[in-house]
Amino acid sequence: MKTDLPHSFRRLEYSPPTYTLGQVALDIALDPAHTIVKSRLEVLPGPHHAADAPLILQGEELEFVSLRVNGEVHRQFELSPGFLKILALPDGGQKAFIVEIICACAPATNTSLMGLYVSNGNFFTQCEAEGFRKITYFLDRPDVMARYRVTLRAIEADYPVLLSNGNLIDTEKLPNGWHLATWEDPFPKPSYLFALVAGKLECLEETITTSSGATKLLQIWVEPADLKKTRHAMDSLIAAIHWDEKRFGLELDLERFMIVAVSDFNMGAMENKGLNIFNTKFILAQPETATDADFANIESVVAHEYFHNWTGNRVTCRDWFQLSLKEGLTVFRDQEFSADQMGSESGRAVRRIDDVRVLRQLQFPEDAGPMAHPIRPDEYEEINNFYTVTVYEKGAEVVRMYQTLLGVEGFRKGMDLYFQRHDGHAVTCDDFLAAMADANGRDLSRFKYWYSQSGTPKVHVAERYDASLQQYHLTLSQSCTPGDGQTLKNAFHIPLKMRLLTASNDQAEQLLELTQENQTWVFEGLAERPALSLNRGFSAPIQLKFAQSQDDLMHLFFADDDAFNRWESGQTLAMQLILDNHLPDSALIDAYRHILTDPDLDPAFKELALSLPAESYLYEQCVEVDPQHIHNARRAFRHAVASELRLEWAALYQQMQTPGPFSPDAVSAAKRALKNCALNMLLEADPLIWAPMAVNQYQTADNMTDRYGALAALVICGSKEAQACLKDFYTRFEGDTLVIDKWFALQASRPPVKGAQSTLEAVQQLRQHAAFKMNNPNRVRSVIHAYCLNNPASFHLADGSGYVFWAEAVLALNAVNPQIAARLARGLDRWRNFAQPFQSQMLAALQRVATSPGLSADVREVINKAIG
Ligand code: 0A1
Ligand code: ZN
Repeated sequence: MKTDLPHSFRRLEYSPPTYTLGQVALDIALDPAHTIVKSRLEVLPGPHHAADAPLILQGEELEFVSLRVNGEVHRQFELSPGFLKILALPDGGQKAFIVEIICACAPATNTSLMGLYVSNGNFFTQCEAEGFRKITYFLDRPDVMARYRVTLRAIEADYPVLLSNGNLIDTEKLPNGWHLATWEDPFPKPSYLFALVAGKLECLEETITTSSGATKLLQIWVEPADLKKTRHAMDSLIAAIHWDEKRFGLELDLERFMIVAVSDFNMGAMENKGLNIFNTKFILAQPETATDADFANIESVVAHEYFHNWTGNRVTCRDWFQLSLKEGLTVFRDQEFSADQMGSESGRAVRRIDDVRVLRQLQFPEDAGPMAHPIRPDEYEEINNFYTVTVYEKGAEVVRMYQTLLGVEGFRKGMDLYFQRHDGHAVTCDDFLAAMADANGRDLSRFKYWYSQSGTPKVHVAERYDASLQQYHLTLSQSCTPGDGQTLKNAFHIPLKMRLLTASNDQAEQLLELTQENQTWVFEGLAERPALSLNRGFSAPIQLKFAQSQDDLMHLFFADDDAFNRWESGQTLAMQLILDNHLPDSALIDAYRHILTDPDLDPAFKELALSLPAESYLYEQCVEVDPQHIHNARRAFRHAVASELRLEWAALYQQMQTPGPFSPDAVSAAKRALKNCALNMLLEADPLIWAPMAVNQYQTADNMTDRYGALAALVICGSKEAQACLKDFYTRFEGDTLVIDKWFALQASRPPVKGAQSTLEAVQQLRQHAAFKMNNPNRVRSVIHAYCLNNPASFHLADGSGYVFWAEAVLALNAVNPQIAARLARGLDRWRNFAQPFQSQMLAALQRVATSPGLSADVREVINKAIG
């Protein structure tokens, strides 16, 4: 673990590599306790070379064994924590030379899950961002790309399957029960895309023909018992391959594309060239064990990793400050793919609403807090802390804005030029912007501020209707709160889709480009005052500051043809009432009734329209957050929506049944979502009447969405039937890790219930449960992160006990897995915005962590930034 003094890396201090690499040969003898790695590197002088420059390789937690240069033992080197510095190179390093290194590492005790590690007895790697240096000494930076040939050796009985990137070129039996496999990757790649897997695995495989007529082998490798749960992932992969051919003209460039699932993994998945490694959560699914949300997540994560093959692997990042170049773009691509998979316009809108909800609940708070950073950060201490919702989700919004400004075709032209110019290279966000601008002959110079400035821009709206002139005047002004060391902000280039809604329906949608601090537009020929529908489809990631009248909001909620804005106006109406501690008025209840009973509306839209803004989003609207107050106001509002519409909910609960065998398609999934929403509302309104119905649904369900939906409804409303069902659920699914994660997570995210055990006590017990494991990230997230990051009202307790639990958990995890600890450490980021006594209690907990010995670089950076 890195615990030395803080060191900042700065974007503007980039310099090209002194040395680069040609061929890389690795020979790895796998042993859990002591793996031996022999490397042979062809080293070439780099673009920034100076005579006699030492070759500085990164290396961490490695046991150094030997070094040769051009075949000779080489003694002129210095080993320090983090580095191997090789001096006195032949010809001053001006000509190519060969470095051979032998070193060793200990995968079995590697709980950080970076580099080479063991999970369930099998070997896996994770190299992004800087994990390769835990496997061998190397030029571990993304702008050094090399051709790899990899020989893996292991005991055949224990590790029958040996995988690495590229094509299999040799297998051999060796003495003493060992065997080997040699893999060669034809594509030069940075070290972060290297991968190896070894163990007892089996695969589902399929061959497909791509657009050029080539045959490709697709494989999904899992533990044998999980083979039956791989069909959906395979279907998702095939759909993603065909979509990328059609939408972007991008074809799979490998003969073989492999996916491997592992149950110990820090993130969702990883796009290693030709050998993607996935968290099991994003591969394994069957109707009995996975919910509709799981099926949808698998589809989008499989697509995301596949899309990286072009956006990330063929064209990669010059340095880690450019991370959004590949992540923002690839998230945008997976969002577009998932929206298309919905198969209807309303389905697309539903996906868009989902994506925007994530952005607002998670990214807006980040952008307003102590970890705020532009999508292309200028500085970091630990790069792992910058795999953020800002780099990913806001980054995707920025890519989406190009498409909004340039049109779908213009965007495609920009993508084509980007690949034409940069295929096989490591480039920057500026290169992407230049390709978009040049391909379309557009000046995008103001657009660049989206890359350099943090914070969510606010757009203030002033409108005036002049009846005598039949004119409508719209004035927009933008501002962005200074923060993150950036005092003065430049005006952003903000594309705003808008439409004036009139009784005669005669106004078309337009695109306004707000590029200055203030701009006014005048619209002519309006016989009556229109209602403004602005930022349609959430065309820009901004906060609208608009005191729109209740009447106009209500009109939009009934009649806006843009489904996003229709949803948005309902959210605004509800939010204003909740923040003022009011219950829904009769007009809003009538509007809800109208939506629920409209036979032409998509059930998925109905469910979203009736879902209230999340507590974390409500916090962002407050100057001083009182979490208990917000929770109670929101809960009372929800109770009123449940009771006043009980007849409609009951009718929907019947109408949304999906008889016949389970099908995961979007239409059936939408019905299940609305049905389970109705069940929750009915339990909220009349728990005694509806608990037996929920128990019945729990017991008779033939799929996890319905079984879990009923269980969650019982747990959330604090029904006395919940305990028996929880017990039954555990016994039923005891052997299925991912389902047991759901069991933990549900209990840890239960909101407070009067008269019941506190969720904190429940979580403390869950931590002692025999199935709780501190070194399995999914399990930790399902208990600790679910409670501290995803259950505000149970976590923010006035006596500070939630924060004490948090501090202890951060410290315990810090020693096991710094990345997972650092994610949890983000939980108190927004402490300054809370009312007393919460604020002081949060600060005390932060200080307790800050002053503890042995903090990892990951946790230290997050905590120091939070304290400020
Ligand atoms: N590039 C991956 C995300 C990822 C990043 C770091 C990891 O290891 C700690 C793992 C995965 C993606 O965007 O899917
Ligand atoms: Zn990604």
